[in-house]
Amino acid sequence: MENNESKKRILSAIQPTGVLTLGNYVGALRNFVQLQKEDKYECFYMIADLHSITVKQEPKDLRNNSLDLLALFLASGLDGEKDPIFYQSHVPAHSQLGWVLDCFTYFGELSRMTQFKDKSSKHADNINAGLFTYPSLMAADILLYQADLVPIGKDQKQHLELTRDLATRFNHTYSDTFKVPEPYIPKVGAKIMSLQNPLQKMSKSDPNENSYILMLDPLDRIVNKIKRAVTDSDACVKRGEGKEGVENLMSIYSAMTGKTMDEIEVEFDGKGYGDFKMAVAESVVAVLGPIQEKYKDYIKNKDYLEKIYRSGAERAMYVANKTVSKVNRKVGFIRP
Ligand code: ATP
Ligand code: LTN
Repeated sequence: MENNESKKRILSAIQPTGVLTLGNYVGALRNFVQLQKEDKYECFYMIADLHSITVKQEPKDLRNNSLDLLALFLASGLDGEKDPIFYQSHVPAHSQLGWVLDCFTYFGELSRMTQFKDKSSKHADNINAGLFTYPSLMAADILLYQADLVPIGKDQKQHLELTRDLATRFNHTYSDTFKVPEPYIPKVGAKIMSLQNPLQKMSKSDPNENSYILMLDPLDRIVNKIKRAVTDSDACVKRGEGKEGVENLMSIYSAMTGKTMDEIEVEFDGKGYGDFKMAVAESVVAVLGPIQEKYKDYIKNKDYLEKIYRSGAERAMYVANKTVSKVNRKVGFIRP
């Protein structure tokens, strides 16, 4: 514990809204694992089930997706014994601080959030208050743990900026209470694009199945999806105007192999898209294949999963409750 007290903290989360895409893996999950391995941080990794119900969820699917995601976290290499992995709904402090921060967030700020605009146009029949205040709850997730660093994909940057503003606003209104966190956005793969429309983010809620690669897609399906990916008529593996499809495949290949974009251009100089796509597909299969095997073992072992999320919640609560007590005292609530 003493050692942990002096370590910097990380908090991040993923919603259990379906099987993760390659975008989620490269933009977020893979960095969770790398940062945990660096051993410089105490890492709190959370499954954001409270956030997920801002969009309609079938209870049975939500339960399955929530367990699947934990198994996928572990299969991807997260160590749930070293650092806590937990469900947001198991730690009441998230809802408690979420409410207080709601009262510090302005309507105008929330109205500017692009995720809110996107999701409310996609779910026009269910523009609920939770979808609107989603970023204040996300701020609570982060500030509860006094996190120094938050690994996220590029699309979450705006939410992190709001989190920083809220922390600063609260600290100025009362006194120093929250650590102001920094985002950690990967240099390669911060925004993997759709395979069918490379101007749009790869998203698991896209109606076109060929637009995304799921981490648990059968391997032959992955190969087919990459073969069908939209490119251009140039037949030249290079970055450039109108070559967003090729550039996206190049960044996937770069993220999978560690090669730079320049190295990739040299490697495929004079070769056609057929060879290039095959190499990209093989690199993805080489990374996802072993994760899928491990996932099959973890998902069968419900007792182990339960052990991880129970101890995770206990450890998370210990830290989160301290912050909530401090906040409640500063705001002026009577001590219970
Ligand atoms: P949806 O696709 O249903 O809108 P989502 O995948 O965007 O959901 P989450 O599952 O909560 O939302 O995202 C988890 C993490 O994955 C976030 O840090 C997000 O920035 C990152 N992420 C999501 N899509 C991509 C992508 N295409 N490229 C890189 N990172 C991504
Ligand atoms: N909004 C995030 C998921 C999320 C999150 C967080 C990410 C919820 N709480 C705290 C980082 C830190 C998304 O990816 N859609």
